[in-house]
Amino acid sequence: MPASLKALIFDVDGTLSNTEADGHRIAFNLAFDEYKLGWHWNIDTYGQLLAVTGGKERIKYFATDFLHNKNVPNDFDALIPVLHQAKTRHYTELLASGAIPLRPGVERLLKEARETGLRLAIATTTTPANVTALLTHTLGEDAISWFDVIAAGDIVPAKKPAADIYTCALQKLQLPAAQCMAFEDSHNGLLSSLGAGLKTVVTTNDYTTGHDFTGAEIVLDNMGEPDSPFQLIQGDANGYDYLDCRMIEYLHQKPGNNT
Ligand code: XBP
Ligand code: MG
Repeated sequence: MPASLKALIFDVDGTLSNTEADGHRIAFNLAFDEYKLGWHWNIDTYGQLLAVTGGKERIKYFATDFLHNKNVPNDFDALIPVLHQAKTRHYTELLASGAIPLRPGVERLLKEARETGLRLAIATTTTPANVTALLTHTLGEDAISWFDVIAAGDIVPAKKPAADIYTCALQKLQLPAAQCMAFEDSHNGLLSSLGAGLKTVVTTNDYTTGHDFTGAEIVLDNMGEPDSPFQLIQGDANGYDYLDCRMIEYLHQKPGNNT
């Protein structure tokens, strides 16, 4: 008899919202301009940089693996956190302007899950301030209180694909992985959730469509809405055409890829 479902744990960037190309990337570039670095990350370059999770880690990766430490200021390691703070400021300002909406089905599903009595949590690589800004500017001032746990950023030593952030969220929820379901958009995110023992629903986006999603319960192009069905990419939707709590219960109960 499978364990009963108690909580849903969501990734943020790429899953709740397409924040990367139109949010984080723009904010990194504004911070580079502010510090007169003469760097610009275009959409393609940023796609390659997403191999490394975490903004500070991504800046460092660019300097070492793309610039080979040429055209990089002296004492760059000390500048990275300063640059990243500026990036976070630009990013939260972008969100405040209403520039970045939630993905299809996200608001509907979060509201339905709350009504059904499922607990909600976040497990993300991004900075806590960014999570607050995204949730409050899309769902309203009280949206933070919808989530029992927000596990974000540097609170764990190893970011995704390590399992640490999901393990941390499970500890804070005081639930075993078998009673939760994770929601991810990327290969690195899926490795992290699977590593913590979680069944995982994947919704893809432009940056992650070709990723390897072996081990996911199901892969969809988005969560869908009653009048706008998802496209099934991998797995068995059992006749459902938008992701709601009944479909999540079905995926959770059926013998899965990760049980
Ligand atoms: C997304 C990330 C983050 C953001 C940038 O993580 O990898 O690094 O791109 O955020 P997730 P910071 O999909 O797990 O939410 O600059 O705040 O690190
Ligand atoms: Mg993600």
